Amino acid sequence: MPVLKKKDIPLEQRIKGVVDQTPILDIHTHIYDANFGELLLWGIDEILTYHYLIAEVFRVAPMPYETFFAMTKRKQADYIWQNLFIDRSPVSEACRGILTCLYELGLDTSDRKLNNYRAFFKEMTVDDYIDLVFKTAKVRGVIMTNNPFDDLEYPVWQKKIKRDRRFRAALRIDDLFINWPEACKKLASWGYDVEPGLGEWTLSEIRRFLEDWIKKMKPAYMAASLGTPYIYPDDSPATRIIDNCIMPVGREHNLPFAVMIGVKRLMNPGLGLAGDSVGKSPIESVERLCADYPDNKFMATMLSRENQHELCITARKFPNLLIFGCWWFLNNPSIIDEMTRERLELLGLSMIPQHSDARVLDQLLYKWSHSRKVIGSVLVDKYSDLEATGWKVSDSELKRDVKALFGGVLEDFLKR
Ligand code: HDL
Ligand code: ZN
Repeated sequence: MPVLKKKDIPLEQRIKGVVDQTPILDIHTHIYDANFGELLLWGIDEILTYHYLIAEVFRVAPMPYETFFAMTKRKQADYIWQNLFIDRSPVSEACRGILTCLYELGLDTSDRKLNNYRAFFKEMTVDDYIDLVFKTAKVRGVIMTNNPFDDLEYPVWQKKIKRDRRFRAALRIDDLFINWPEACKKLASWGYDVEPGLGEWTLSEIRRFLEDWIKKMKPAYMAASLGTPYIYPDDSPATRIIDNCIMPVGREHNLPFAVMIGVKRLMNPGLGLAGDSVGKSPIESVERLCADYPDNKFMATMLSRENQHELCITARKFPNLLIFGCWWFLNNPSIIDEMTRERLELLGLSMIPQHSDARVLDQLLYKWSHSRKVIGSVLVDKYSDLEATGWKVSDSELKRDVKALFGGVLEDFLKR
């Protein structure tokens, strides 16, 4: 077989090679470095009991919710494996993801014996597994979701922990908005002089709380899932806290506020984490935030497919807005393809096409393998369109552009 000269390698092969090899900064995940102990989920029983699969198993093999959740994680995993993999083919994206994880780890998916897979993980230490997953998935770093109001996470930050530089923090502050009176009680228990009425002194104490955690966590950004329909501005505590606390502190520390919009919380409470649903939300709220605060930086991801085109247009209007990811129910090949195309067509390379949202460490293996494939094929079309005009794209330009999409755009945005 003659060795092809660099210039003769087909564009598709060049692009897919760059996409497959470029290390990724994963800008939104729910995984933790090993210091966080049981907060870091990993291994076959954890990926099988991911809430996406729990929702799917109840569709084909319903049982009383409390009966399922009373089972051990191992028994839940056995039930999911039997019903979603053995009794019917695992064609859903979440099921396919399990097989991709096993495949990427070099395990034989045709074996189908769950206990053989468990034996592989039994030999693994958490530190070795973090190294193996990051290396195999070609992930150079992740941004965590760090919530001071989480009872398991709060104590970890009270200790002097030696941070793993691959794991950056994000200060997650949903609790300030979801239930301000409850959050107020917690802040008071931590020594902040706050009261539910959100007077001037309380607002200054909330700013002090944010400052304290920014110092502790050194977060890349502040973030909140704001539900749906998310209305801004209104006369809620959320608007008062955003206007008087999040915005001034964000400016002072040059920290973006990442708004994650579109969750209908606990549409089916019986399903627990799997019970959240989705709803379209008025884009005007994102427009108003970006317009009212031109000196603040915003990141945004919206959960409803119906919001995606208008979110792209909003990003065209506001340079202080960086849109990111195919979040949660959008993280499926058919929709990643559609969203990446419209984003490239409307925003060029000034966006972050994907994050994994991984809740279990192993998921980096499948979420990125699947997304690289889809994003790669979209880029082949887009660069082929350029080359059809006679424009030539060099390998170094391809590497530059893909590095930007796989996290560089956020790093530049944070430095701005
Ligand atoms: O609020 C969020 O960050 C969401 O990603 C939720 O954690 C959700 O449960 C999830 O895991 N989506 O993938
Ligand atoms: Zn998330």
